Amino acid sequence: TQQPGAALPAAAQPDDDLRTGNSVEALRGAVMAKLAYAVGKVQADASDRDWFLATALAVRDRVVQGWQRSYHTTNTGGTKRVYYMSLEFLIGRLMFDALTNLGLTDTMREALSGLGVDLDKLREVEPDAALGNGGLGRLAACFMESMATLAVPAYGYGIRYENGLFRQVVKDGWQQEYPENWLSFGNPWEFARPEIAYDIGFGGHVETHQVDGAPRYEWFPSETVEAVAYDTPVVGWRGHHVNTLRLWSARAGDPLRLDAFNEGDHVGAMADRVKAEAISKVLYPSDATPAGQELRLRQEYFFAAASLQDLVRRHLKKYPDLSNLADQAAIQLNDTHPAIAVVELMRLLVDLHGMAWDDAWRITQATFGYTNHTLLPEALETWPVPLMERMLPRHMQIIYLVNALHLDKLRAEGHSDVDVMRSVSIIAEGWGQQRVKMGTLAFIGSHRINGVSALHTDLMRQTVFRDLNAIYPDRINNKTNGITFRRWLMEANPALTAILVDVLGKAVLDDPSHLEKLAQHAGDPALQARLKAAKRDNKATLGGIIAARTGIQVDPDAMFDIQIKRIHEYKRQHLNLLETIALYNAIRAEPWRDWAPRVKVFAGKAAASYHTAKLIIKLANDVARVVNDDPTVRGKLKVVFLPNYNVSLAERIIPAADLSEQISTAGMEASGTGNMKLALNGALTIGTLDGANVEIKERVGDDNIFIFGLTAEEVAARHRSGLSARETIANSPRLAEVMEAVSSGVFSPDDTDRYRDFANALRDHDHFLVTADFDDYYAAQRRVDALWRDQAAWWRASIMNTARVGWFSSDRTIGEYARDIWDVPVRAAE
Ligand code: OAK
Repeated sequence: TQQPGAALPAAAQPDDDLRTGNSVEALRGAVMAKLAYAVGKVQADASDRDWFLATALAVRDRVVQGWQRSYHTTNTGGTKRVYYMSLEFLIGRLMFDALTNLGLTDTMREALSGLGVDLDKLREVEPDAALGNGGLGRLAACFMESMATLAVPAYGYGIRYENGLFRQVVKDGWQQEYPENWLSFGNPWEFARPEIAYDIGFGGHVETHQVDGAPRYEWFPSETVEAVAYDTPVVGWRGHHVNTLRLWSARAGDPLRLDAFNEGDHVGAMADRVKAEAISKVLYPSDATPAGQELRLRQEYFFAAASLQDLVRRHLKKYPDLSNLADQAAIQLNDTHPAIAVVELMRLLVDLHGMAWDDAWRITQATFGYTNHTLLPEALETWPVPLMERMLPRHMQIIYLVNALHLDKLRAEGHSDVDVMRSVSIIAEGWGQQRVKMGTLAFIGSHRINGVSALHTDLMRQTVFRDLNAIYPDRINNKTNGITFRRWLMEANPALTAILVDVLGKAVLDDPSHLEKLAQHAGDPALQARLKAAKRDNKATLGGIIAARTGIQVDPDAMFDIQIKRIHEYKRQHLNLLETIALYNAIRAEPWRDWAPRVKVFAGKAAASYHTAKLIIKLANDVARVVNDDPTVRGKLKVVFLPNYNVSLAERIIPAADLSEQISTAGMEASGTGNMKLALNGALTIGTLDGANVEIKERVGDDNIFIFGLTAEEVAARHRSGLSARETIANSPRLAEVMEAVSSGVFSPDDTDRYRDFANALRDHDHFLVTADFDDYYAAQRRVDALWRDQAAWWRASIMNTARVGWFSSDRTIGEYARDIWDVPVRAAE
């Protein structure tokens, strides 16, 4: 080991400059300097975490150069900026993102190995930033990376939660939640900006004055919280452009009340501070379940207001007033969570900047776009009017006025139907309480509203926004989701990436349309063998993780059948489990048959308050125990529930998948993005015609996907028909046997009643049509088995999947947003 300082170059040469040099020597010197001067450690004492910090800081210096360049270009260019407002950014680890996009992964690996340090070990100690619940948050992270890649000058705005999504521990098969403090050892990627801080008001009252004969309104909040900026640079592919993710942290105006403290009330002296800072303490634990909490509304307004003050200030540094705001800024609302920004912008324009109402409204609408991510009724946000009035009194007045003008205009245009007027009103009446419909507010305040897959967008037009769509037929448009191939192919699956580059050339890294050429080689036995060997390695690696986390041994030659996503009844992990039990019964009945060996892997978190979802996790663990311990199964079937699913674990599971489970009740999954990641990595999909599965099927072709189940239309018809699940079960001896086993406690001998209510709920309601789709799903799974037995045919289909899903790159999606919604140019592919 070397002494700090002794090993540092005395004077950096231009080509091995400690901040900018990209040679092995420069990187090694840079890491050593960071270890000594930023982390404050000598090599002999440095832990993996110290090395990680030193490495990340050295990489960050290289990101910062591009960041400053991009900042300069954007500032001098007069270009329009995009502001992506999202309450969630599920970014995961960042070191390999930065290394990959700067092209420094191999150099850094070599630089560190010269110090006896393993880069891949450091990768594992980076905390996984889980500032999101699921799909919506991960989409925001993919979009940030694609916007940087396409050199769209963009800011992500969100909240810097101290505690991200909980850490899931599975104890005796039950989910337990523990706080995840991802910041406890410091965050090398962020820059604190204590000087960029805005006052955010809550509560209080509104006063009216007359100015030039017209009323002017002034809000006097009773409480103020400071929003402080923390910036994380987001580097795009090949490092050409670097954007900023700006996350707000809540800070109390006064850290404590000294008078109270001096009088001995040490806790009371900090009460205001605790209340203020609670805003950025925790990510709201909701994945499409009702929010309904005051703290959540405080979070929404806090970050919307801070972000608007920030972007308005930026605009006014350059232009005399806000009249050209919409030419210079596009604000995208990631679902309705930031929708209060529509009202806040009106308040800023009218009350603070004295703009005429109609001009302000025109600018507001032209600036905002709104993306809807779910049609589940329980996830459509509404806020009680009394709560709004108390917390945001001026905003409530503005909402009433926006609504009145909107309804007056419709009446003037001849609309009179009471049901239509009720449905397009921002205020919902009923159950003795008025509520503000945030979806309607976001729709009315935006010039473009989009869904996230073709089917979802159609259903938006036909259901929740039917009447608004009839009135404003051009506003709703589709933007099918995408994923960043840098993270989900290049970083997650270097073995597959190397083969693709070898067969298709390096250009495939810049332009995924080159993947299509792979189809010509789909039947090539040599290519199939290479891909199979790479997949087998990935499966062996995952097998090691499975063994370490669960103690279960799995065979890397078995089919890896994967369902990874939030646990939710509409996603139907329980359908998969019922099929698992049916297969288990079939194997036990005829153990000698040539069963295609399978490993069923489940991973995902349940909302802490979602009882049924937690019971489904317990069922997965109960089924796993019984099946894995049964000697008659002889390893033909293994069931695994992998705890604490997060972005980093997904990066390990997806490259090891053979089969991708996308089995939601048709019409309920807005898009899905895991489906795209898995198909890209060569997994075949078994799925319903839901969300983006429909478009995946159109691209990969019917022969290369396993589609089953009711369509969205059939689901709706079935719900109308009131057909009973009991009849369906009675008509399927296989399903009846499975239901009886679950219900009677075959998988819960320690508590035979555990699943009785659960089974009865399926028999009596089955809102998610698990029983209706069961037989068709079982049959589709047997088609999967048959194809697996013909490995050449399986690998042909797998190659066709990778070849045909290039379109699902988030670069394509962002290109469409840029063209159709934001009206900003994008950088052309290399
Ligand atoms: C979460 C909370 C409220 C509303 C929606 C969500 C959410 O995560 N929705 C998911 O968004 C993804 C990205 O668009 C889609 O792929 C998923 O289908 C959708 O469930």
